[in-house]
Amino acid sequence: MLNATISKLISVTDDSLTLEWGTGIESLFHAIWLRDNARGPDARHPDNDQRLFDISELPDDVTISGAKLNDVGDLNVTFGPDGYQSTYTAQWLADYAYDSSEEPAYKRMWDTAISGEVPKANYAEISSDDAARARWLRQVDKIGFSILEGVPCEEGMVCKVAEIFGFLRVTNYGSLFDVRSEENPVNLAYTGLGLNVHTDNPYRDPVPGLQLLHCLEASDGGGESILMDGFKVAATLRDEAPEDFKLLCENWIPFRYKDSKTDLQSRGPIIEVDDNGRLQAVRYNNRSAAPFKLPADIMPKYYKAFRRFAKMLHRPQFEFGFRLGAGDLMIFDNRRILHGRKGFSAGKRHLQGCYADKDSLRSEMLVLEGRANG
Ligand code: NM2
Ligand code: OGA
Ligand code: ZN
Repeated sequence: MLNATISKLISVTDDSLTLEWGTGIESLFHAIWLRDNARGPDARHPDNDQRLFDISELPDDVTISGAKLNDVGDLNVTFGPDGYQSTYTAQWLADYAYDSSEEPAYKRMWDTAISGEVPKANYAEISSDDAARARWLRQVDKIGFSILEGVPCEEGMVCKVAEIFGFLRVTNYGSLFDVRSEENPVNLAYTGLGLNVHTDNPYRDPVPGLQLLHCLEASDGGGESILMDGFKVAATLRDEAPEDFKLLCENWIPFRYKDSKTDLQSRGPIIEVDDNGRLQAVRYNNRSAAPFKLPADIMPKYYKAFRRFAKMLHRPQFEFGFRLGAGDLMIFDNRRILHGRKGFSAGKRHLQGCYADKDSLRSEMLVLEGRANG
């Protein structure tokens, strides 16, 4: 965040103004942006801060006709053509400045070295202490996962944990699903087979944002877990083979899950970036990728890129391997972190899982952090 002291107004024109912060950094604000974001009770509802007008109601030719810093260092702007006035606190402008070169704090990417500093939390602590709960949610937001220890080995606890911060995402697998070796399994997850690292449910739209897996009974042979930072692997691909990275971003592939009661089909890119080119999501699941449908001149290139990425997902350098013990619960960002497991012999091993949405996790984290910071 920018230091919220405005040292001076550098220039004011009809279209924009530029101010300098105490740090020497400059920020430019356009007239139309300031007018659209007018503060005060005629522009925003005092109880909920929601905007009371629509952009179409503003004059076509909004200008800045005057601007000055008031005695507490906030910015007062008078607009043309109607003489409308609004005052913006320095803190508000610092929070929303869009023209400074400061990079927003971003996710922390990781590789196998994370095993030396595993993000962990304790169930009793996060249940009773707001600050501990905020730290736990921040781990999931920033690192992409956390291992919660000391979760009572009782059925349904995984849903209770999700409900600490948000809402369950109910799917065809139920609000809660049992992961154990079954007869007539509808999904390879319900066998003793090893599972390649993958993201869950790429055949769903939208893809569930979070997955929680709670171990009620650990296996006595095999079944170890693997987590991998899909953003780290994708960023490495971007460095090592930028053309392949681009192919995986720009071409969408189909995914499908089908059983007697369900036929889920969706398409998406293996690597998704946002409008700033920042990594946004990874979709990878060798079990449910459907036959690719791509232009003939792209198909061979695409397969080359796809295979390169798939091989990277087997590099030990990216793997965090561990054993989920009874009472441990892993929560991870299913649009970023890939997960897998080693095969295990039939019999003992019982996890319960559920999905949840990421927006409510982030919301709860921000509310708790806001409370902690006054
Ligand atoms: N289960 C565990 O996305 C997948 O098909 C992976 C999901 C069955 C809910 C398994
Ligand atoms: C799953 C899955 C991992 C495990 O259920 O989606 O990947 O450890 N399970 O059984
Ligand atoms: Zn899975």
